[in-house]
Amino acid sequence: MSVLGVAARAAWAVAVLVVLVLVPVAPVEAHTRLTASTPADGARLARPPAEIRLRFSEPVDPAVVRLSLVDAAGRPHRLSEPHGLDGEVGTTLAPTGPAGRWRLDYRVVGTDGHPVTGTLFFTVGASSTEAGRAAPGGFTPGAGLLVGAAVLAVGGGALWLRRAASRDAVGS
Ligand SMILES: [Cu+2]
Repeated sequence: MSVLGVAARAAWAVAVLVVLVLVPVAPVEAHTRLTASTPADGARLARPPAEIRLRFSEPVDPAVVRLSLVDAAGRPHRLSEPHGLDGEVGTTLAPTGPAGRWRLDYRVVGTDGHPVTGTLFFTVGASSTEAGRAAPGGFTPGAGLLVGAAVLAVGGGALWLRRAASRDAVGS
């Protein structure tokens, strides 16, 4: 097979790989999703927050918002009745509690009527209780890995093609 033939095959393989890797990352439907939060997922705080705010990609009904916060000792933390405006939901809490990893679970209903649930974690204090962050809510790092793999595939393919092309140039 000629060098160009090999290059074409490689380009095709890279294209197929990119499609396979990237397509599952794209959302199937545009459901409501969390776009930002305070504290942010994975944040490290000196002390427990006095307020938690979640921002969603579209308006959510505050009347059916459910939030549950579990402190680093595994105890549920009391939250105020969620209040909201448009896509933002907030709750207040007593800023006390143990150091370590806290977990917030949320459930909201978007304008399309679909419930949306999720989990985020934040760490209180400079403690070494950095328990693995890989648990339930960790779909974002997975998507990041997929994108990383795609970038590597494209980069590697491009490099390979450039080498093949330069070999071809030398050979002709
Ligand atoms: Cu939906």
